[in-house]
Amino acid sequence: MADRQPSVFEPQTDLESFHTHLKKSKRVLALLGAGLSASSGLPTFRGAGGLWRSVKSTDLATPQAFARNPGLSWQFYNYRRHMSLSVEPNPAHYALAKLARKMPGFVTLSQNVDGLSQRADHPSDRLHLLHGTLFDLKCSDERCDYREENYTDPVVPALAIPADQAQPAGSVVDISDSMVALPSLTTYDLPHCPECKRNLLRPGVVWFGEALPEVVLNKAKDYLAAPENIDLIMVIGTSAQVWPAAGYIGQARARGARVCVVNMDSDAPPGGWKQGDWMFAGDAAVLVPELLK
Ligand code: BV8
Repeated sequence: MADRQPSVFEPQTDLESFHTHLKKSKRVLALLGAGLSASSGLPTFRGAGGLWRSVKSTDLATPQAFARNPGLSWQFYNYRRHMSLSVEPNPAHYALAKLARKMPGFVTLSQNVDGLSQRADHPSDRLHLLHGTLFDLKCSDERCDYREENYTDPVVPALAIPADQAQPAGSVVDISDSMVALPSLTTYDLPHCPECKRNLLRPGVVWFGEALPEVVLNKAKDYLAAPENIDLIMVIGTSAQVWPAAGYIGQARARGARVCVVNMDSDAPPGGWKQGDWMFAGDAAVLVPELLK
């Protein structure tokens, strides 16, 4: 997480106090980030091996980038679809799905677009995708409401990743290189909307500058507004730098939640540590199953 102001409190780090609290908890939120999928072999966004480290890929997660160069944008997203399909959910994805089946008051807010929580059979009614998913396609014209679930890899033949470009899962790769390597694409090569037939299809993710899905915002709002307090929010594998997603930590606190951070680094969440927080530093794939045992 980004450097935060020094905290007055230091977080607890013992499993026992966490397990005691979790056992008594009825309403628990999880806020998930790319660190949850790191051990599955997917690069995070802002860490050392991060996907956004090359300016090009940061620029690509915007509507302007798609309008400017849909071919490059589709190469970026097709590559991430390919990477996500070539890895497996890890024990943390399965542990969270198991808790969701066991605890009716457990809700997951995921920033991840990689589809791994879904493939771990996380109950879909309590898995809210704040930033959409790589495996939804929708018409790039907002006036057309076409959307489809799509796992085709490559998404169109012209985007097939040359064998020498396909990196083994988990490798840190500057994917902008692979995007340059593919022949220049024309819009005829790219997926088109079968409904309005005029426009390109785009990835069903939330780009920077775009509003989060209304239905997801409302589900989160209703959960936070319910009369009963929230007992805990688990903040797993996120730098908490993207808003409004990061704001759910403070909103949960305001409803009584204690915060449990699971992260490779031990930075405090936005607003610093508060009394009763926990910090478990390490790999989410190892720690989360322990915590949810
Ligand atoms: C919007 C999809 C308004 C695309 C993504 C305040 C309020 C509202 C908005 C803003 C605001 N301030 C600024 C904004 C604008 C912007 C924003 O937040 N900018 C940031 C960069 C400052 N927000 C927006 O634009 C949002 N839209 O607010 O719209 C609006 C309202 C009405 C009408 C119109 C507009 C939209 C944001 C969504 C952007 N889309 N993704 C794509 O993926 O291509 S964001 C992207 O970042 C991913 O979704 C990702 O999930 C997300 C967050 O990153 P993290 O998951 O945290 O990943 P990161 O690499 O950063 O961190 C990984 C962490 O894991 C690290 O801490 C690391 O230490 C740890 N880790 C690593 N390995 C492990 C580990 N932990 C455990 N185990 C390990 N093994």
